[in-house]
Amino acid sequence: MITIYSEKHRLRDAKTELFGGLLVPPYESPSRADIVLARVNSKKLGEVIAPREFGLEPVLALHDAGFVEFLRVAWDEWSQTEYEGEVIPTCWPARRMSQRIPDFIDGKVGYYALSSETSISKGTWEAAIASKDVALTGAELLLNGDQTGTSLLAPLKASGVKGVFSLCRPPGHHAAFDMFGGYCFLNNAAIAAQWFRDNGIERVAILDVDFHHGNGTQDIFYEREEVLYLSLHGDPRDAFPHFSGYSDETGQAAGEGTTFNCPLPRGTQFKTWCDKLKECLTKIDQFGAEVLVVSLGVDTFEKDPISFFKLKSDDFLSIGKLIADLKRPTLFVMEGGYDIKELGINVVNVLQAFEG
Ligand code: Q9C
Ligand code: ZN
Repeated sequence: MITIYSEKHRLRDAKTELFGGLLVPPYESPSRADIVLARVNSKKLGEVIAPREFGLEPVLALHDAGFVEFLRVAWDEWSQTEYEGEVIPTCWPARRMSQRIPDFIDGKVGYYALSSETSISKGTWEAAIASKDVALTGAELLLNGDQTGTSLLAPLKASGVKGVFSLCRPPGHHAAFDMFGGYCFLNNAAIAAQWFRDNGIERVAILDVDFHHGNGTQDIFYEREEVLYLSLHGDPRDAFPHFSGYSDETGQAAGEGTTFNCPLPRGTQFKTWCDKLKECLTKIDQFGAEVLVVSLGVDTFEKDPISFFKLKSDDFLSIGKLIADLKRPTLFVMEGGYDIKELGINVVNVLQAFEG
């Protein structure tokens, strides 16, 4: 399997995350991509290639233009104040307050933030742009093949078991139409899914196996019938993002029925999780998805420091195998996973089992 990877992920290296009332070193750190890449290489998963640049058009296809511009200038505007730390929101347009966009950066960051753990730091914008290019390059490779002109999609359709791995960092699935947070800025998986739609693919499914609900992806496609969003995640009554991911959120308007949420309780083991995964896979099959995007978070791991499921390293092999059984061309987009020690093992387990 080919991996798409950009060194520019290093530009996202915030000093602070607001966690438990303290400013701590972020869980979402450059070492995450390093450990995954090291495992990709040591297990000889396949070639590792750099992304090409797609510009802002595919971003503006589904993110708000004002939001994207805010992300671009946020660090510079913050740097021009007397503030000494990183960009952290402290004030929101909460219930019954005005939803106008303020002028001063303090107000703007509150307007565009969905949570406060994620500091915007110097280089965050550049890394987020590279990350969405990693996703888009993977999508393009899956659809059009490599430079030799060989389409990967044709053999994929025949064999049903071809995939591409976009080693995105920072992650994306919490990034909504006009909000950042949960370590995410631009929604890489959603941008790739939309790119497939804009390049002749009728029906796309996004399967989100990250521990957290992908509120951003759900938000972006909530009223859309051609993109099916399915997620298995920690029950929002107990887990971030807390205000999205309930089972009665099923889509709206034309998108009614094309969102499927499986919230699961503390301590969930693989058996329970896997039964829900199989339900999701059946729905993807029935939907007639031509391409599958997997939001691949492995923070479901039993030793993950910020999550509460109990999956073991070998369980990730089963996940890869079950996804392969769908026989759909599959783009794996890296999301969360914070047990640095075993992160690479768990991610590559999914990918290698997918390849069989
Ligand atoms: N007490 C992703 O996995 N904070 N984002 C959790 C726990 C935010 C996770 C607080 C977690 C965001 C991509
Ligand atoms: Zn997560």
